[in-house]
Amino acid sequence: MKHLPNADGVWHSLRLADGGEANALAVQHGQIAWMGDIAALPAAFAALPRVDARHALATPGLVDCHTHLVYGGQRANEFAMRLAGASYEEVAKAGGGIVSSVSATRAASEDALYAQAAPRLQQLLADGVCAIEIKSGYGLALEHERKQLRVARRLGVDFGVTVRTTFLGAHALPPEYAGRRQDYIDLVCNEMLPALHAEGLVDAVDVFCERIAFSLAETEQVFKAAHALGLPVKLHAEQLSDMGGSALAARYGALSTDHIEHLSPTGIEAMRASGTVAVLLPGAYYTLRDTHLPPIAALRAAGVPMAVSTDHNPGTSPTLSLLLMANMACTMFRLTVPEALAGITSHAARALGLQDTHGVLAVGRPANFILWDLSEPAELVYWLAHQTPRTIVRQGRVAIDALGLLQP
Ligand code: DI6
Ligand code: FE
Repeated sequence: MKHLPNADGVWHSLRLADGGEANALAVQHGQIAWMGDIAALPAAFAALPRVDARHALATPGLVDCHTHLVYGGQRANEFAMRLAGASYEEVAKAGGGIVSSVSATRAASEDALYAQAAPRLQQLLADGVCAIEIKSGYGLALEHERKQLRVARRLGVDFGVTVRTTFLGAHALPPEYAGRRQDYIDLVCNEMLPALHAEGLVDAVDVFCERIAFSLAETEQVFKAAHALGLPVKLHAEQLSDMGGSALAARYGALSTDHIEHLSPTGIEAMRASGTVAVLLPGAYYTLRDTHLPPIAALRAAGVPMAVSTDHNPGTSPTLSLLLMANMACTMFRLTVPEALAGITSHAARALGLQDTHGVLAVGRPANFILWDLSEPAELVYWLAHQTPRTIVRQGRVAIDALGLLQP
């Protein structure tokens, strides 16, 4: 990222999308060093270069808190099967689904996986994403899960973006373990997780808790292994049925439970009590033509923070636009505009344990912010997959300047 211009300077004549009063901010040494009224700029920052934001709307850098970005191949054939009437579960039972991505991921070298994932990441970044979670779970064997997580780490370094890695070894039962479920869970808990953690490749641990994947009891074994290593957990829960996964996750202090279309009142109460974030994934809901809405009104009433994410994956959510997901969360799930914006910024940061550094514009945080050529915050989620020009400051560097603010 050495070639990107440093964002150090006083960025003025901007409007905060959250309604805050400040019209300027100073970036120094890659951090937000001051925010306020430009008329009251402290002398300490007077010598910094000035950038006229020309009344652009400013938001924090966006946070995509649930993705499966690194995998081999694609699954358009399953899209066609579902169009012909097959359900997601039927496709999985017919040998498609996660396991077909596992074959393609195992067959790909680390460099090949990197080459496939990098353009996908670039699209997400172009939307304004400054922090992203990337899960493993298409390797399902130590060397292949390692490959995925190493690619995720490399992407973070090479693209100058915050990457949080999540180990999802319990995503599906690999074919070679058919009939030996407990042996596979033991492998995940006793070999894969400790080894990958020792290599510094794991920031959190996830399980696909579903009737086509892993049971509540199997999920709990993985959570225990994660906790023994001091790692936070999250969960794919209540997507196709109410298995009680969210309440279990909440008992383990989960950062988030994700999907939750079938979440029960008991699950909501457990999440409220543990401060667990509810991650909404409208791309998967849409792709699977789901009709069972997540319990938004009850989550709102309980004060459970709601995040919105792409769930980018080759099976159920082949999207690369977080803003489109925010739009769909409003249109399909009835989130308000402020809820959707919190969903792709502050609440998404919380779902990754990044609430102290990301998702909010505040003094002392790394400079991650986006300037948009939009007249009002609702425009951020109103446009349907329309890339309005934006200037992106990521990790203290100007990554994209489509507004041309740096031009003289
Ligand atoms: N996330 C997942 O892990 C599964 N669904 C989801 O939303 C399956 C992804 C896949 O089919 O590859
Ligand atoms: Fe997922």
